[in-house]
Amino acid sequence: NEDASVGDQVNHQIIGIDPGAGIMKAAAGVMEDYELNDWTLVEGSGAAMTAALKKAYDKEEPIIVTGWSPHWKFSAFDLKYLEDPKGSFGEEENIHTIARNGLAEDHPSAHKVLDQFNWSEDAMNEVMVKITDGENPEKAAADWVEANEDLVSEWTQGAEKVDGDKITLGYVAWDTEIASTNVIGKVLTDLGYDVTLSQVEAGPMWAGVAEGSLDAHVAGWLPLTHADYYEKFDGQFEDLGENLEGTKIGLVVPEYMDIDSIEDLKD
Ligand code: PBE
Repeated sequence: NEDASVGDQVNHQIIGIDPGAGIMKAAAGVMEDYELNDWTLVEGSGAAMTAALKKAYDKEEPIIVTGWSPHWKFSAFDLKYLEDPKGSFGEEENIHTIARNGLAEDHPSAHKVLDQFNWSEDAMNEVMVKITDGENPEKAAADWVEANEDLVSEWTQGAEKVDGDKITLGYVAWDTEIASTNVIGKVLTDLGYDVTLSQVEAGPMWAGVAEGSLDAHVAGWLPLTHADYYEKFDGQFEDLGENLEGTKIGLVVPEYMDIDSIEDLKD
């Protein structure tokens, strides 16, 4: 029904992802700031969100999702961020590499590589798009690493080869992190490490590095998205700085929807 409010068209639902994701907390805050009192933020997963988005998009139906960039959905579909005049979602951010305390002493080569890991949104997108097109993440990462020797050699510069030392990287099944973690995992494997990629929720990912059961993760969205985790475990990890600059989170809708701002969601 064209005359129905946007809220009625989408059942007053915003399609979210896993509850531990920073974007869920941010979206809940946004709903308060914009007084979207009769709206529901639906919990699910990154994969369920993109599936719902694809389903709606194919039928040109309205849908509102929690979205972030970089992300392959922006190359697969015509989408837009809803404007956020109150700035509730914060500014552009960066993704940080977070290591457990003591990693530098225990595994200096891995620490060096993780510290030097830094790539662009375009590079990450290449890997993400391949995975979305059906390539297995490990294979997509390996192909990318092989095709980008020059950049990868900057990450491994000064790092000595090892012989089967064990490294465990934590990650959450967000498309961005599936791509980045598989890439850095492959680079460490090529250096001689016996690498385990451990898929967990966001809280356990930060807690795991703080407690030392995980060696590192490359998934720290800062300063805002993971601010709670950062503060909670402050002092119990080493922040190795940015591995990717210029990320964004927000509410995302198909271009064909006739709204532009989060303010338009209030009936
Ligand atoms: N994300 C992708 C995550 C960080 C990476 C934006 C979905 C989040 O915690 O919200």
